[in-house]
Amino acid sequence: MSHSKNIGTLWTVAPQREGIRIRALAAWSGLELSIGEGYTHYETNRTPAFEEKFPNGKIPAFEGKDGLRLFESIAISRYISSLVPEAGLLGKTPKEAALINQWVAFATNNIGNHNLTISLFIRGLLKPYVKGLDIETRKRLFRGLETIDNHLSIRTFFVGEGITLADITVASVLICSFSLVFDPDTRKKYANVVRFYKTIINQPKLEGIFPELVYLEKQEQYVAPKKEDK
Ligand SMILES: N[C@@H](CCC(=O)N[C@@H](CS)C(=O)NCC(=O)O)C(=O)O
Repeated sequence: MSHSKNIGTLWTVAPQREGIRIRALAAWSGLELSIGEGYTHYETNRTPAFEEKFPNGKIPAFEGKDGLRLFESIAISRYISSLVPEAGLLGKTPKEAALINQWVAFATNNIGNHNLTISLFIRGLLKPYVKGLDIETRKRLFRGLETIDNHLSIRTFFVGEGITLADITVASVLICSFSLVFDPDTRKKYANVVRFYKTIINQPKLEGIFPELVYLEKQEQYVAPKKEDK
């Protein structure tokens, strides 16, 4: 593919999973994205100039060369995936497109959102810590992981025979699962998920986009602050 075209600017921060997803989709399609220069999270996105463009003041946020402005990672991801149809990211038929949407929604609701709750508890950003909710969220996360592991037991990719938006979305939500819960037992139990994740992040076209895979020895857990820090 010879589209080495800059399509616009993405505001994100380097570790943001949604930003990684969007950068991967652009790279897969042979498109270039500029990254919003001098962006400081919780500063830049609170400025009137940013809020005028993106009223909810959140990242990722995209502004196309043609002036199109988009927020919400799912919308940005679908738009970028649509720009180079030959890249195959949105599937070949309406049925494939529907299945891709299914897995995007599934990954967001059944994996990504649970990762987020667990990580907010650990970082002390969701207070007070509620042990029962943490346990229940982990249970739901593992149920989601089991569903995708079963799906991948007889497949390399989520839909069809090549990489689509579904694969890049699932891989991007798994970044956080790998850094929270993929201890040795989890890696053994969900071996198909591990194989899939490595297949996606090691694609030559996606080089340098996903973070290096570091295996956990133990699952991350909430640690109560010492009395004086409360
Ligand atoms: N559902 C949104 C989530 C966007 C979001 O929550 N972004 C966070 C960072 S991960 C943010 O910009 N927070 C800034 C704020 O709350 O002011 C998406 O997928 O784009």
